[in-house]
Amino acid sequence: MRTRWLVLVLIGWLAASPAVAATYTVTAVTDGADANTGDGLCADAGGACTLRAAIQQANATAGTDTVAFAIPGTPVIAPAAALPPVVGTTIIDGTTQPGGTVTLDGSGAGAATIGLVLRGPNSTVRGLAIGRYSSHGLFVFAASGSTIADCFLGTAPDGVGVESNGRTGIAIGASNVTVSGCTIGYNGEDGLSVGPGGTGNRITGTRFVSNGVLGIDLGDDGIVNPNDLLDADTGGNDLQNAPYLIKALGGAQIEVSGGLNSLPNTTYALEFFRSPSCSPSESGEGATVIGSGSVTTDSDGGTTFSIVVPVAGTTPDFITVTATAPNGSTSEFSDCAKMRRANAMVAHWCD
Ligand SMILES: [Ca+2]
Ligand SMILES: [Ca+2]
Ligand SMILES: [Ca+2]
Ligand SMILES: [Ca+2]
Repeated sequence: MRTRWLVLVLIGWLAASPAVAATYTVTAVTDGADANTGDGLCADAGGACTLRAAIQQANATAGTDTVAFAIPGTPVIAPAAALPPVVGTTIIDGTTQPGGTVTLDGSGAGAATIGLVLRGPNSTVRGLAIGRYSSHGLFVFAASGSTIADCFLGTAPDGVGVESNGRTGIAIGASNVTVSGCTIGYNGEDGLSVGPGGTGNRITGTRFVSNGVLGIDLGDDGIVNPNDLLDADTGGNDLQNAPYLIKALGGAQIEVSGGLNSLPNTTYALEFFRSPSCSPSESGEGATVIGSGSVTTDSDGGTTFSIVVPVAGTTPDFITVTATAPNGSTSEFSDCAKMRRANAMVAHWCD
């Protein structure tokens, strides 16, 4: 009797306990749907764990699930239609694949299709190259607190090959999202946009190359938002004012001079970039991240800076800067300063 009672208690406990977070490992580049989302297994009708099935099964399972990858051969997944939105907190980790990156190729996914839509808060997408989609590469929608790291939007995993998405590389309609270590290039519209309702979205260590409208577009309005005195305006990333540049002197190192007007008595992180050309918008972009620094505004909200970035500047590149507020809101790119040689006597490549 006693044993039977214990078994009944155990069965009751198992039935009441929340589902344990699971890891679903994608092993095939095919596109089959999960055969039964009630079974806790990632398996299509043929038993293969596809990315589509892994997302469907993770969506049906409580807890923070992980989607990992162990695909034989070249990991290029080309869905035949939009993948389901990721609705719960989920970690999609392409760095688990040998080689470190999994490619999502949207060329067969149809019109107006987004590569991946994140709707689950505090999710992570890492190590994916998302290209050739007709719409955005990645839409971080109602997924505040998420992290996008080491991804390629609009380029191949080598960061060079052009795999443009039709619209924006990463469209953010959420808050407190961190984008780091990514390469975002050749997308038809913006590289990255922050919609009017999202704030605290931090962009760091990320390269922006040859996107169609702006590299970083706060407000998702397609324009370089003018800096306002004391930065009291609101909108996407609080329409954080961008730094302005006065000059950039190259040589054994690069000295960048400029200023920032924003909230008074506040410290802002700066990130410096160099590019072989300036965007037609005259805002950015930033082909290579070259360094970082910080500035603190005075009681009038202003500050100037002259910061030495310890990398050699030996070509007439363009320098740009972003500013990030204490709440994480990163600005659009600054204007471009064409780098000149520090010693004007030997200036052969200026202007
Ligand atoms: Ca299943
Ligand atoms: Ca804008
Ligand atoms: Ca503002
Ligand atoms: Ca502003």
